[in-house]
Amino acid sequence: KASLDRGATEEQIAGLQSWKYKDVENSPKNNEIQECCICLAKYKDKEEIRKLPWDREIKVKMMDYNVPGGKLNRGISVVDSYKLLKLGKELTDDEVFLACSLGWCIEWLQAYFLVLDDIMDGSHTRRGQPCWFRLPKVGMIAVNDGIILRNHISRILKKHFKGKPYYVDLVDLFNEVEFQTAHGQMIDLITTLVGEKDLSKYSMPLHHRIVKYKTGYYSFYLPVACALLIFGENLDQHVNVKDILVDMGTYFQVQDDYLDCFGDPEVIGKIGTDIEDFKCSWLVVKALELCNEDQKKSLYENYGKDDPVCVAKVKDIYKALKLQDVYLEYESKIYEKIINSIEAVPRKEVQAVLKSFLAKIYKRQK
Ligand code: GPP
Ligand code: MG
Ligand code: MG
Ligand code: MG
Repeated sequence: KASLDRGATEEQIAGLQSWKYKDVENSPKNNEIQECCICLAKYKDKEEIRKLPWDREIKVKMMDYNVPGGKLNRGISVVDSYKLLKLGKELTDDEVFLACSLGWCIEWLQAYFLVLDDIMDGSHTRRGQPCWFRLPKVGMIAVNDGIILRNHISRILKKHFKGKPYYVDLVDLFNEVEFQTAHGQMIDLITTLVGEKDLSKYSMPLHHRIVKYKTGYYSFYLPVACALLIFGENLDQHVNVKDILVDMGTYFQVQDDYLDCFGDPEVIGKIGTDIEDFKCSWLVVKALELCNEDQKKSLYENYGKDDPVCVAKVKDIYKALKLQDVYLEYESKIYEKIINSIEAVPRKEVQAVLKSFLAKIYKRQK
């Protein structure tokens, strides 16, 4: 059973890792690029690698650094959802492979988003190590690495799913979800533009719009939609499931906003930058709703400044407004609301999928 911090269990991780993330990609068709990667992998850590004409972090290292090190929740969710849809019937080896492949596709997608998001947010650490672009030999080459990570998804889909009746739907799903995420990210970023920094435009509806798109679709809807597709379902018939999952993803991002300020960096593996970055975070929107005139003035003066003194002043206001308690109340309310919508879903096995995800994130600390 998942521990209280909602990390995946050994068994769940083993489920996804019955195939390693690279196994699902290695193409037997050795085109030039593939040859080059395999060759690099073979020489990894060997003397020969030092003789190569360049010493930048190699591609294999780039993938190892960015793809497998997270909580793997999204990837595991594909395998778990598929098992629940099968109503406890044993999965064939082929089914396990397909579910793992799609699980890893989502982890590749996540790696791609995070590599680029960390550049855009000017972050320092991720998953307990420096952000990829912070490594001296990487820098802005990380932008291209992000593109390479994304390209792997299309290749995995083509390699293992091309003949399937749902192939087009699968490709379309990943494209659409990426489209939604990039648009959420765009609003997240343009609200912080220098010269446009204006706290008066920050409101719950704006926050909701940002997080629904930048996180909601890819974090929860995508894994379940993948499982539904390999199970042979038509996604158009699961619009209610999609709405619930997007709500769950929205809740997940509110938690992320909260943990950015109040989480333990040792546990979440990253140091928050939302206050410095002038982000439209759930916390600042709540603070603006609850503050008095003095606190408001101080928020306007100190929010969005890359200065520890200003950041501390903002955090003091959050504490004075008891945002930790306000958050706990939000959490129980939203939990209840989501549980109610899940119980209105007709199929019990789909309900089980949804409830298992909600349980995974409720009161998460990381
Ligand atoms: C999370 O925002 C959102 C993403 C990681 C989506 C990025 C989308 C792209 C198109 C690059 P966040 O900045 O709050 O996440 P974190 O706190 O993990 O940095
Ligand atoms: Mg970020
Ligand atoms: Mg961001
Ligand atoms: Mg965040």
